[in-house]
Parts: sequence; structure tokens; C-alpha cells
Amino acid sequence: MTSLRDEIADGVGRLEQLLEKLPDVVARGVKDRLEELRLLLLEQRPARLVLVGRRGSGKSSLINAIFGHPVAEVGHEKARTGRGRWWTFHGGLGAIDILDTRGLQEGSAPEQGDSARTPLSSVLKAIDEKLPDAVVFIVKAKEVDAAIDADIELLQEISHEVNRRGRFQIPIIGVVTHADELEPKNVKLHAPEHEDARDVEEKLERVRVIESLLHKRLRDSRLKDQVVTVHAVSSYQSFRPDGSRRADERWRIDELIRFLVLELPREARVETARLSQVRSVQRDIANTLTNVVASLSAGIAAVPIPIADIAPLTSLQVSLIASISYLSGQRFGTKAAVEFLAGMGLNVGAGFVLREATRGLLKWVFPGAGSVVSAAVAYAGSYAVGRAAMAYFIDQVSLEEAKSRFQRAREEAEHQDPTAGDPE
Ligand SMILES: Nc1nc2c(ncn2[C@@H]2O[C@H](COP(=O)(O)OP(=O)(O)O)[C@@H](O)[C@H]2O)c(=O)[nH]1
Ligand SMILES: [Mg+2]
Repeated sequence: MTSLRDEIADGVGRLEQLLEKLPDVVARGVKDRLEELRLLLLEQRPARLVLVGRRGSGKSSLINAIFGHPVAEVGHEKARTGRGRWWTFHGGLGAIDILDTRGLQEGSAPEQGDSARTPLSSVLKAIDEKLPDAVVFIVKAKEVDAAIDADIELLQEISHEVNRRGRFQIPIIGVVTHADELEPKNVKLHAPEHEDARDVEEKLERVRVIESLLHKRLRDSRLKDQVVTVHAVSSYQSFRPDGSRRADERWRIDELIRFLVLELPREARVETARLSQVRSVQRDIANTLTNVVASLSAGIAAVPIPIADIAPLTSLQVSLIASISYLSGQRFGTKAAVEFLAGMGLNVGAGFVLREATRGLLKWVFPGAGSVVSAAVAYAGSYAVGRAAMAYFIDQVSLEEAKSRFQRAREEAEHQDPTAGDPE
């Protein structure tokens, strides 16, 4: 049995073949979009992050804050062996690969010897194995003005080695943790509605000062062109022994995830947006997917192809639905997508068969289409399918509402000609 992913790969492959027949100028734009889609949908992998931060700075807590549930052990561990190797953290919805540099900044020796000669060389070995996507530099709010020179030095070394191997400037994201512990200490940043507004403002001002201090330190280093942002957070969550959450004092983690996902290569975006369960981030990615598929559809239809050849286009739309459902946390290509299609008025069998869905979708999205589908209609159809799927899976509106969003989106999009240049 072929998986839905195989079918998507097959669909993308068939589109590529179709493009072979087209003049280069026409095909180029479409090819770029197809490549983007391939990276987003077919080459998915976990994000690879290097975490640089001292013991107790909040590395494990930050990982848990991103997942929203405990995946990494928080607490007082001794520096132990394993420095300089990749760890995969699995949540219910996805994974992140972390290169732990723990031990490099710390005095205490690891419990067991490391085969590599120096601590840094073990990190370099790990980098040879897999190139990281981004470096996350973690500093406790109250330690920003303490001696972080050595940490920045280490950051420079790691980044230099990554740059040399990958010939790209690895993005660096500075994270100030424990922002909640700044004065006035008892003012809750995660629940400011119960606080005196002046107290909150005073605390926020301190947060901004610390952020710009760290930013300045990084800007003054050789890393200045690689620093994407410095972002203060609180990662604090508390879990009961049974794993249920006792306290959630996370603050500005959503925004951090947004910065992070934007810096990731396309292959790692869907996975990370999915596991984070941050809707705004999922919406961003779903939007990108929808726009790519919509312009791809327009590009394909702009080349007059007979209606019989429109199948790759509808299979693209089914892929879009399945992918948005996956992004939202559903299992890939299962019941949820079928329910959606059925709810939209499509008769799909119990088993999710892409070709069957494709045939149904054809009639639904292009009712009464003549011998060709125009670029504008193709664009609007795909755009509306994406919109409806987003509304249903990410914003969790009813099927009824998703249906009316589909109609509205299609009407909206039909009035824009996707192939037209700028209006005069
Ligand atoms: N108040 C507060 N405590 C935090 C925060 N991040 C981590 N902690 C606490 O700091 C301690 C060390 O955190 P941990 O994640 O184990 O640090 P690691 O050694 O860098 O992995 C733990 O007691 C965490 O609960 C934060 O943002 N705010
Ligand atoms: Mg830890």
C-alpha cells in the first residue's frame, strides 16, 4: 500500500514531467514553486538546534516550553558525558534535534571520559555528522551583565566551524530566560491583567534593557551579522509526577517560536510548527503552502492543458488539505482529511484514496469547467481549498463555516488575476 506521502511525491513527479514539455521561460517560475513545495512537504525533518548556555540557564526548560509538555529533564544534573552529541527530543507531535554543548562552559568534569581530545572537538565531530540550522544562545536574565565573554567566545568558535562547513552564516538567536525573575519579582508577566499597569511597565522596561544589553554584546562581537534577534522569555512550567501540568508561566514563547521557524530551512518548518502547537505559526506555514499551491495551479493552468491533464492540479489540492491537517497536529492523511472532504460535500470512500478524492475534488472545485481551466479559476480554486482547510483544521471552525469560507475565498480570489503584472 502506498502512503499518502508517496502519492504526493508521485503527484509532484508528474507535475515535473508536465513541465518538461513547456518552454523554459514559462516553466521556470513553476519549477521554483514546485521545488519549494517539495522541500516543505516531502523532505521534512526535525529542526537541528545548537543550544549554548550554562548549566541552570534554562536549556531543558526552554525545550519543554517549546513542546508544551515535558520532554527534557529539568533540574540539577552534573555535567555528564554526551556533550557534543545530537539528542533527539520527541513530543507527541514531532521532534527536535538538539546539539548539547553542555560541559563546554562548565568547570566540573563529565562523569565519563570522552573519546575526543578536547570538549570542543567533540562538538565539531557532531557538526560534521549533521549541520545545525540555528544556534540558540541562552542566558539567564540576571547573568547578562556577568562575565559572558567566554560564552560568546565559544559561540564564535562553533559558528565559525559551522560557517566553514556549510558555507552559510548560521543564524544566532539570543534568548534571555528567567525574565519573570526580574524586579518587581512578584509581578506576573504571563498574567498581567491582574497586575498594576505601572508595575508591569516597570518590569517590561527592565526586560527591554536586558535584551538590548545582550544584543549589544553580540553586536560587538564577530557574530554581529548573524544575530537574528534577542528575545526575553519565561520558560517556567511545573509538572506533577504523573506528567500533568501544575503551572504554566510561559511568556513570549510563541513569539520566540515564530522567529525560530522563520530562520529554519523549509525542510524543518512544518515539523516545528506542528509540534509547537502555536496556531499563529501554523497559520503562517499554511498560508505559505496555500500560496505556493495556488500560484503553482495558476502556472499550470496558464499553459492551456486539456481538462484531462488537470488531475495533477487537484491532486495538489488534496495534498494541500492533507498537509494543513498534518500541520495542525492530525495524523498525516487519515480520517481528518476524509471528514473534511466529506463535510465539504465530497463523496470520498472510507479509505483515503488520493485518486478518488482527486476525481471528486475536480467536480467540486471546477464545476462546469469547459475544456480548459483558466489560470484565474485554478488559482482561486486552490486558494479557497487552502483557506477552508486552514479554517477547519487550524482555527477549528465548523464544517459549515469552512464551507462558507471556501465560497468567499474563491470569489475574492477570482477577482484577482494571478498572472497579471502590476496594474498600470
Ligand atoms: N522562573 C523561571 N525559572 C526557570 C526558567 N527557566 C528555567 N527555570 C528553572 O531554572 C532551573 C534550571 O533549569 P534547566 O532547564 O534545568 O536548566 P539547564 O541546566 O540549562 O537545562 C530549573 O529549576 C527551572 O525550573 C524561567 O524562565 N523562569
Ligand atoms: Mg538541562
